[in-house]
Amino acid sequence: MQAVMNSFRETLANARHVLILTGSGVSAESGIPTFRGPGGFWRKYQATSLATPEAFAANPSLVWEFYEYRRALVKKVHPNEAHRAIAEFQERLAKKNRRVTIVTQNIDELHQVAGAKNVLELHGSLFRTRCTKCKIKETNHGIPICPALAGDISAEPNFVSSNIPLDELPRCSVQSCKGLLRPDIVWFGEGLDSDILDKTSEAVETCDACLIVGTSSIVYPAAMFAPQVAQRGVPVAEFNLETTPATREFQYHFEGPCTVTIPDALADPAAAASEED
Ligand code: BJW
Ligand code: ZN
Repeated sequence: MQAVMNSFRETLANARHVLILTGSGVSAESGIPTFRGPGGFWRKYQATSLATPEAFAANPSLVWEFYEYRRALVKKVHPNEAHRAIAEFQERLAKKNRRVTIVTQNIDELHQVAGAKNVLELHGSLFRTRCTKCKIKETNHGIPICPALAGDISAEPNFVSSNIPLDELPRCSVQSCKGLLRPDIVWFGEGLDSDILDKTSEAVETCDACLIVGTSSIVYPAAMFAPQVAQRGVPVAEFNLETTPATREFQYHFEGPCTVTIPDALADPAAAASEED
């Protein structure tokens, strides 16, 4: 295992542009549940079933309760060793005129809190809203986002929706609009932001090493980026607790918690050498 890790580190040492793709597994050890598997439920609902435009149209109160619960949770947790190692790696390479592009499926902003720059958020952010009427996007870190969503929101399986009236849910700050706000998040069946997709494609086409961290690689289009890099003959390393449907397409697979494997892979070779002196 260590010989394989050394081989991947050698690849990184020679790379000019590294692409790092992350999924919910990178935040799992910070205390944010992943989507699939035992933690993927909120109340009696599969989390992914609430992340749809249909769920929001049917019950906007329930979907806002789900997102407010997660906004409050994320505000209580901290980036972990994997987030920090990724941010430090990006900063270290930038000083040498080398580039690290971070593309995440996560909506928790923990990469940015750890210090990462220019993070491409494929699926949006918990801390942005979009007006359903005038479409304006706004940053919003307020907890609660509106008075009706104040207090501890229960995740208990038998808890029923508070059925907050529409006019008490988050509303647009533009006086002449006052439309219903929704989280600025890409739900199933919705298209991804074209500017973010263009920037991601550019990184997929030009990187000379790639890491894919903590994702089940089953949600498209995110699931196709690392295989596309591998198809160009570029080394790709997967970091996960288990194998995924994409594992066999990659040159490297490092199994284990990413708070251990990522700091190991991205450690500064110069610091390691000076420790040996
Ligand atoms: C650890 C760890 C540790 C844990 N260390 N590892 C082509 C083919 C088939 C279907 C489609 C297709 N193109 C589009 C679709 C439809 C759909 C889709 O992909 N469906 C699949 C389920 C099949 N895609 C879309 O609808 C996308 N839109 C789109 O493509 O528009 C055009 C279009 C539409 C329809 C048809 C065709 C074209 C939009 C996708 C939006 C995804 N949104 C969500 C919700 C975001 C908001 C929210 O959070 O509420 O994004 S769904 C959810 O899944 C979330 C995640 O970002 C995403 C990925 O999940 P992730 O991060 O991989 O989490 P998990 O739980 O699956 O995996 C965690 C992994 O971590 C596991 O492997 C663990 O082992 C590992 N792990 N702890 C290391 N400590
Ligand atoms: Zn508006």
